[in-house]
Amino acid sequence: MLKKILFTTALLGCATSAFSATNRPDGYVTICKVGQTCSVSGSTNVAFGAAGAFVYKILSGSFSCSVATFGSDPIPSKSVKECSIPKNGSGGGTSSSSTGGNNSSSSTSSSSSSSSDGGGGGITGATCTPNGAVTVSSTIRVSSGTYDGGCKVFTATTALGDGSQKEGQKPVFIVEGGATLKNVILGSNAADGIHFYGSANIENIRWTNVGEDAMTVKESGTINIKNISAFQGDDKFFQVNAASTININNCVVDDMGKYLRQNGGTTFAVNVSVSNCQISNMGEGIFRTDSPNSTARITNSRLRNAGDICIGKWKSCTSSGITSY
Ligand code: ADA
Ligand code: CA
Ligand code: CA
Repeated sequence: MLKKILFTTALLGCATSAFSATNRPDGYVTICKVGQTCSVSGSTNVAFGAAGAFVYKILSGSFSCSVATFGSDPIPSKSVKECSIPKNGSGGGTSSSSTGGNNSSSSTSSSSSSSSDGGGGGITGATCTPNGAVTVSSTIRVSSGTYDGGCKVFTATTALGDGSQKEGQKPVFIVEGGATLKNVILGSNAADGIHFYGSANIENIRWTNVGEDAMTVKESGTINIKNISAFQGDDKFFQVNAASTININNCVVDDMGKYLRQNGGTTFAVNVSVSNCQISNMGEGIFRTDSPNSTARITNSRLRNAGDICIGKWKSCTSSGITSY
Protein backbone atom coordinates (compact mmCIF):
# COMPACT_ATOMS: atom_id res chain seq x y z
CA MET A 1 0.00 0.00 0.00
CA LEU A 2 2.76 2.37 0.97
CA LYS A 3 4.41 1.64 -2.36
CA LYS A 4 1.23 2.58 -4.17
CA ILE A 5 0.95 5.87 -2.29
CA LEU A 6 4.56 6.69 -3.11
CA PHE A 7 4.01 5.80 -6.74
CA THR A 8 0.96 8.02 -6.93
CA THR A 9 2.83 10.89 -5.31
CA ALA A 10 5.71 10.49 -7.73
CA LEU A 11 3.35 10.51 -10.68
CA LEU A 12 1.59 13.63 -9.46
CA GLY A 13 5.00 15.23 -9.14
CA CYS A 14 5.63 14.50 -12.81
CA ALA A 15 2.39 15.96 -14.02
CA THR A 16 4.07 19.02 -15.43
CA SER A 17 6.65 17.07 -17.45
CA ALA A 18 6.55 16.87 -21.24
CA PHE A 19 4.04 14.02 -21.29
CA SER A 20 0.90 13.85 -19.25
CA ALA A 21 1.32 11.43 -16.36
CA THR A 22 -1.55 9.32 -17.56
CA ASN A 23 -0.11 8.57 -21.00
CA ARG A 24 1.64 5.52 -19.58
CA PRO A 25 0.65 2.97 -16.91
CA ASP A 26 2.01 3.43 -13.38
CA GLY A 27 5.62 2.33 -13.26
CA TYR A 28 6.10 2.70 -17.02
CA VAL A 29 8.31 5.13 -18.89
CA THR A 30 7.60 6.48 -22.37
CA ILE A 31 10.08 5.47 -25.08
CA CYS A 32 8.43 7.00 -28.13
CA LYS A 33 5.22 8.40 -29.52
CA VAL A 34 2.76 7.33 -32.17
CA GLY A 35 4.23 7.43 -35.67
CA GLN A 36 7.78 6.87 -34.44
CA THR A 37 9.92 3.79 -34.64
CA CYS A 38 11.30 2.63 -31.33
CA SER A 39 13.10 -0.41 -30.07
CA VAL A 40 13.49 -2.49 -26.96
CA SER A 41 16.45 -4.65 -26.11
CA GLY A 42 14.59 -7.87 -25.42
CA SER A 43 10.99 -9.11 -25.35
CA THR A 44 9.22 -6.44 -23.38
CA ASN A 45 5.63 -5.81 -22.42
CA VAL A 46 5.03 -2.54 -24.25
CA ALA A 47 2.01 -0.37 -23.42
CA PHE A 48 0.43 1.77 -26.14
CA GLY A 49 -2.14 4.44 -25.41
CA ALA A 50 -2.97 7.71 -23.71
CA ALA A 51 -5.06 9.17 -20.91
CA GLY A 52 -5.17 5.97 -18.86
CA ALA A 53 -6.27 3.63 -21.69
CA PHE A 54 -3.74 1.11 -22.97
CA VAL A 55 -3.25 -2.04 -24.96
CA TYR A 56 -0.21 -4.20 -24.31
CA LYS A 57 1.96 -6.36 -26.47
CA ILE A 58 5.18 -8.24 -25.95
CA LEU A 59 7.62 -6.86 -28.51
CA SER A 60 11.32 -7.13 -29.14
CA GLY A 61 13.73 -5.18 -31.27
CA SER A 62 12.52 -2.37 -33.43
CA PHE A 63 8.83 -1.64 -33.98
CA SER A 64 6.51 1.08 -35.09
CA CYS A 65 4.55 2.78 -32.30
CA SER A 66 1.20 2.43 -34.05
CA VAL A 67 -2.29 0.96 -33.94
CA ALA A 68 -1.18 -1.55 -36.59
CA THR A 69 1.52 -2.93 -34.31
CA PHE A 70 -0.76 -3.31 -31.32
CA GLY A 71 -3.80 -4.49 -33.27
CA SER A 72 -6.29 -2.01 -31.85
CA ASP A 73 -6.72 1.57 -30.75
CA PRO A 74 -7.26 1.84 -26.98
CA ILE A 75 -8.45 5.44 -27.20
CA PRO A 76 -9.46 6.72 -30.65
CA SER A 77 -10.31 10.17 -29.25
CA LYS A 78 -6.62 10.93 -28.53
CA SER A 79 -4.36 11.42 -31.50
CA VAL A 80 -1.13 11.55 -29.51
CA LYS A 81 -0.50 8.12 -28.04
CA GLU A 82 2.70 6.87 -26.45
CA CYS A 83 4.62 3.62 -26.29
CA SER A 84 5.99 2.86 -22.85
CA ILE A 85 7.82 0.08 -21.04
CA PRO A 86 8.17 -0.97 -17.40
CA LYS A 87 10.66 1.39 -15.72
CA ASN A 88 12.84 -1.28 -14.24
CA GLY A 89 12.04 -3.87 -16.88
CA SER A 90 13.67 -3.84 -20.29
CA GLY A 91 17.13 -2.43 -20.66
CA GLY A 92 15.62 0.69 -22.10
CA GLY A 93 14.33 1.63 -25.44
CA THR A 94 15.54 4.08 -27.98
CA SER A 95 13.35 6.05 -30.24
CA SER A 96 13.82 7.69 -33.57
CA SER A 97 11.52 9.92 -35.52
CA SER A 98 11.81 7.85 -38.67
CA THR A 99 8.40 6.66 -39.66
CA GLY A 100 9.59 4.14 -42.18
CA GLY A 101 7.69 0.93 -41.72
CA ASN A 102 10.35 -1.42 -42.97
CA ASN A 103 11.05 -3.15 -39.71
CA SER A 104 9.49 -6.51 -39.29
CA SER A 105 10.51 -7.71 -35.87
CA SER A 106 7.06 -7.07 -34.48
CA SER A 107 4.11 -8.72 -36.05
CA THR A 108 1.01 -6.79 -36.81
CA SER A 109 -1.30 -9.60 -35.87
CA SER A 110 -4.27 -8.27 -34.04
CA SER A 111 -5.17 -8.77 -30.42
CA SER A 112 -8.89 -8.71 -30.84
CA SER A 113 -11.09 -7.71 -27.99
CA SER A 114 -12.46 -11.16 -27.37
CA SER A 115 -9.58 -13.39 -28.27
CA SER A 116 -8.47 -15.85 -25.68
CA ASP A 117 -5.84 -17.54 -27.74
CA GLY A 118 -2.22 -17.46 -26.88
CA GLY A 119 -0.74 -20.89 -26.26
CA GLY A 120 1.40 -22.51 -28.87
CA GLY A 121 4.52 -21.72 -26.90
CA GLY A 122 4.39 -17.94 -27.29
CA ILE A 123 4.33 -15.57 -24.35
CA THR A 124 1.66 -12.98 -24.99
CA GLY A 125 -0.12 -12.70 -21.66
CA ALA A 126 -3.71 -11.50 -21.82
CA THR A 127 -4.90 -9.89 -25.04
CA CYS A 128 -8.05 -7.96 -24.13
CA THR A 129 -8.57 -4.42 -25.26
CA PRO A 130 -10.82 -2.54 -22.77
CA ASN A 131 -14.39 -2.77 -23.93
CA GLY A 132 -16.52 -0.99 -21.33
CA ALA A 133 -16.57 -0.85 -17.56
CA VAL A 134 -18.31 -2.75 -14.77
CA THR A 135 -18.39 -1.69 -11.13
CA VAL A 136 -18.49 -4.67 -8.80
CA SER A 137 -19.99 -4.19 -5.35
CA SER A 138 -20.76 -7.82 -4.66
CA THR A 139 -18.64 -10.80 -5.70
CA ILE A 140 -19.53 -12.31 -9.09
CA ARG A 141 -19.89 -16.06 -8.62
CA VAL A 142 -19.19 -18.33 -11.60
CA SER A 143 -20.49 -21.78 -10.63
CA SER A 144 -20.99 -23.56 -13.94
CA GLY A 145 -20.38 -23.16 -17.64
CA THR A 146 -18.43 -20.15 -18.89
CA TYR A 147 -18.65 -16.52 -17.81
CA ASP A 148 -17.32 -14.33 -20.63
CA GLY A 149 -16.43 -10.87 -19.32
CA GLY A 150 -16.34 -9.47 -22.87
CA CYS A 151 -13.04 -7.70 -22.10
CA LYS A 152 -14.80 -5.20 -19.84
CA VAL A 153 -12.86 -3.60 -17.01
CA PHE A 154 -14.20 -4.92 -13.68
CA THR A 155 -13.43 -2.60 -10.77
CA ALA A 156 -14.31 -3.39 -7.15
CA THR A 157 -15.99 -0.89 -4.87
CA THR A 158 -15.03 -0.54 -1.21
CA ALA A 159 -17.85 -2.99 -0.43
CA LEU A 160 -15.30 -5.66 -1.46
CA GLY A 161 -12.19 -3.95 -0.15
CA ASP A 162 -9.74 -1.24 -1.10
CA GLY A 163 -7.10 -3.33 -2.89
CA SER A 164 -4.55 -2.63 -0.15
CA GLN A 165 -2.63 -5.29 1.79
CA LYS A 166 -5.43 -5.62 4.35
CA GLU A 167 -6.53 -9.23 4.88
CA GLY A 168 -10.19 -10.21 4.71
CA GLN A 169 -11.11 -8.41 1.50
CA LYS A 170 -13.62 -10.09 -0.78
CA PRO A 171 -12.85 -11.38 -4.25
CA VAL A 172 -14.17 -9.75 -7.40
CA PHE A 173 -14.89 -13.23 -8.80
CA ILE A 174 -15.38 -16.70 -7.37
CA VAL A 175 -14.90 -19.57 -9.84
CA GLU A 176 -15.94 -23.05 -8.73
CA GLY A 177 -17.28 -26.45 -9.78
CA GLY A 178 -15.18 -26.72 -12.92
CA ALA A 179 -16.54 -23.46 -14.36
CA THR A 180 -14.60 -21.09 -16.62
CA LEU A 181 -14.00 -17.36 -16.38
CA LYS A 182 -12.56 -15.59 -19.41
CA ASN A 183 -11.93 -12.24 -21.09
CA VAL A 184 -11.73 -10.02 -18.04
CA ILE A 185 -9.67 -6.97 -17.14
CA LEU A 186 -9.48 -6.22 -13.43
CA GLY A 187 -9.31 -2.47 -12.91
CA SER A 188 -7.59 -0.21 -10.43
CA ASN A 189 -9.26 -1.78 -7.39
CA ALA A 190 -8.98 -5.56 -7.65
CA ALA A 191 -9.73 -6.18 -3.91
CA ASP A 192 -8.85 -9.88 -3.30
CA GLY A 193 -8.92 -10.82 -6.98
CA ILE A 194 -10.25 -14.25 -7.96
CA HIS A 195 -10.99 -17.09 -5.51
CA PHE A 196 -11.19 -20.73 -6.56
CA TYR A 197 -13.43 -23.22 -4.75
CA GLY A 198 -12.70 -26.64 -6.25
CA SER A 199 -11.73 -27.04 -9.90
CA ALA A 200 -11.78 -23.96 -12.11
CA ASN A 201 -10.46 -22.55 -15.37
CA ILE A 202 -9.52 -19.01 -16.21
CA GLU A 203 -8.20 -17.55 -19.44
CA ASN A 204 -7.39 -14.17 -20.88
CA ILE A 205 -7.44 -12.26 -17.60
CA ARG A 206 -5.46 -9.11 -16.90
CA TRP A 207 -4.88 -7.55 -13.50
CA THR A 208 -3.85 -3.94 -14.09
CA ASN A 209 -3.14 -3.40 -10.39
CA VAL A 210 -3.18 -6.51 -8.19
CA GLY A 211 -4.94 -5.96 -4.86
CA GLU A 212 -4.20 -7.88 -1.64
CA ASP A 213 -3.38 -10.80 -3.90
CA ALA A 214 -4.49 -11.73 -7.42
CA MET A 215 -5.76 -15.31 -7.00
CA THR A 216 -6.41 -17.68 -4.12
CA VAL A 217 -7.18 -21.41 -3.99
CA LYS A 218 -9.73 -21.67 -1.19
CA GLU A 219 -10.84 -25.31 -1.67
CA SER A 220 -9.10 -28.28 -3.31
CA GLY A 221 -9.30 -28.78 -7.05
CA THR A 222 -7.48 -28.61 -10.35
CA ILE A 223 -6.98 -25.07 -11.60
CA ASN A 224 -6.10 -24.46 -15.25
CA ILE A 225 -4.94 -20.96 -16.08
CA LYS A 226 -3.87 -19.59 -19.43
CA ASN A 227 -3.16 -16.29 -21.14
CA ILE A 228 -2.96 -13.95 -18.19
CA SER A 229 -1.10 -10.76 -17.31
CA ALA A 230 -0.70 -9.13 -13.91
CA PHE A 231 1.02 -5.98 -12.75
CA GLN A 232 1.71 -3.99 -9.61
CA GLY A 233 1.17 -6.34 -6.71
CA ASP A 234 2.66 -5.61 -3.32
CA ASP A 235 3.13 -9.10 -1.95
CA LYS A 236 1.61 -12.27 -3.37
CA PHE A 237 0.35 -12.95 -6.87
CA PHE A 238 -1.07 -16.42 -6.18
CA GLN A 239 -2.03 -17.54 -2.66
CA VAL A 240 -2.71 -21.28 -2.24
CA ASN A 241 -4.76 -22.22 0.82
CA ALA A 242 -5.83 -25.78 -0.10
CA ALA A 243 -4.32 -28.90 -1.68
CA SER A 244 -4.49 -28.45 -5.43
CA THR A 245 -3.06 -29.04 -8.87
CA ILE A 246 -2.32 -25.78 -10.66
CA ASN A 247 -1.34 -25.45 -14.32
CA ILE A 248 -0.42 -22.05 -15.70
CA ASN A 249 0.47 -21.49 -19.35
CA ASN A 250 1.31 -18.17 -21.01
CA CYS A 251 1.60 -15.46 -18.41
CA VAL A 252 3.23 -12.08 -18.00
CA VAL A 253 3.68 -11.11 -14.36
CA ASP A 254 5.56 -8.03 -13.24
CA ASP A 255 6.24 -6.32 -9.92
CA MET A 256 5.11 -8.53 -7.01
CA GLY A 257 6.67 -9.83 -3.80
CA LYS A 258 6.32 -13.42 -4.95
CA TYR A 259 4.62 -15.35 -7.68
CA LEU A 260 3.11 -18.19 -5.65
CA ARG A 261 2.86 -18.83 -1.92
CA GLN A 262 1.43 -21.93 -0.30
CA ASN A 263 -0.22 -20.70 2.88
CA GLY A 264 2.43 -20.34 5.59
CA GLY A 265 2.82 -23.34 7.91
CA THR A 266 0.62 -25.71 5.88
CA THR A 267 1.85 -29.11 4.70
CA PHE A 268 -0.83 -30.25 2.26
CA ALA A 269 0.29 -31.06 -1.29
CA VAL A 270 0.25 -28.44 -3.98
CA ASN A 271 1.48 -29.42 -7.45
CA VAL A 272 2.13 -26.39 -9.59
CA SER A 273 3.37 -26.28 -13.14
CA VAL A 274 4.17 -23.04 -14.96
CA SER A 275 5.13 -22.77 -18.63
CA ASN A 276 5.62 -20.03 -21.20
CA CYS A 277 5.70 -17.23 -18.70
CA GLN A 278 7.58 -13.97 -18.41
CA ILE A 279 8.14 -13.06 -14.78
CA SER A 280 9.92 -9.90 -13.70
CA ASN A 281 10.64 -7.89 -10.60
CA MET A 282 9.68 -10.28 -7.81
CA GLY A 283 10.90 -8.87 -4.50
CA GLU A 284 11.45 -12.33 -3.05
CA GLY A 285 11.05 -14.98 -5.72
CA ILE A 286 8.77 -17.33 -7.59
CA PHE A 287 7.64 -20.41 -5.61
CA ARG A 288 7.47 -20.49 -1.81
CA THR A 289 6.14 -23.21 0.48
CA ASP A 290 6.66 -24.69 3.92
CA SER A 291 5.36 -28.06 2.71
CA PRO A 292 7.64 -31.05 2.08
CA ASN A 293 4.74 -32.60 0.12
CA SER A 294 4.45 -29.99 -2.62
CA THR A 295 6.02 -29.82 -6.06
CA ALA A 296 6.70 -26.94 -8.42
CA ARG A 297 8.21 -26.61 -11.83
CA ILE A 298 8.69 -23.85 -14.33
CA THR A 299 9.59 -24.48 -17.96
CA ASN A 300 10.19 -22.50 -21.15
CA SER A 301 9.99 -19.14 -19.45
CA ARG A 302 11.82 -15.83 -19.28
CA LEU A 303 12.90 -14.23 -16.03
CA ARG A 304 14.24 -10.85 -15.13
CA ASN A 305 15.02 -9.78 -11.58
CA ALA A 306 12.68 -12.56 -10.43
CA GLY A 307 14.50 -13.58 -7.21
CA ASP A 308 14.91 -17.23 -6.23
CA ILE A 309 12.88 -19.78 -8.15
CA CYS A 310 12.46 -22.16 -5.19
CA ILE A 311 12.07 -20.97 -1.61
CA GLY A 312 11.29 -23.29 1.31
CA LYS A 313 10.87 -27.03 1.70
CA TRP A 314 9.58 -28.30 -1.63
CA LYS A 315 9.38 -32.06 -2.22
CA SER A 316 10.68 -31.11 -5.63
CA CYS A 317 11.11 -27.79 -7.36
CA THR A 318 12.63 -27.72 -10.82
CA SER A 319 13.14 -25.47 -13.79
CA SER A 320 14.14 -25.99 -17.40
CA GLY A 321 14.23 -23.92 -20.55
CA ILE A 322 14.68 -20.72 -18.53
CA THR A 323 16.25 -17.66 -20.09
CA SER A 324 17.02 -14.37 -18.44
CA TYR A 325 16.50 -11.23 -20.40
C1 ADA B 1 -2.01 -14.42 4.60
C2 ADA B 1 -2.69 -14.82 5.88
C3 ADA B 1 -3.56 -16.03 5.66
C4 ADA B 1 -4.53 -15.80 4.50
C5 ADA B 1 -3.79 -15.36 3.28
C6 ADA B 1 -4.74 -15.01 2.17
O1 ADA B 1 -1.08 -15.39 4.23
O2 ADA B 1 -1.72 -15.12 6.87
O3 ADA B 1 -4.29 -16.32 6.82
O4 ADA B 1 -5.47 -14.79 4.85
O5 ADA B 1 -2.97 -14.24 3.56
O6 ADA B 1 -5.51 -15.88 1.78
O7 ADA B 1 -4.71 -13.87 1.70
CA1 CA C 1 -2.94 -12.35 2.14
CA1 CA D 1 -5.92 -12.66 0.16
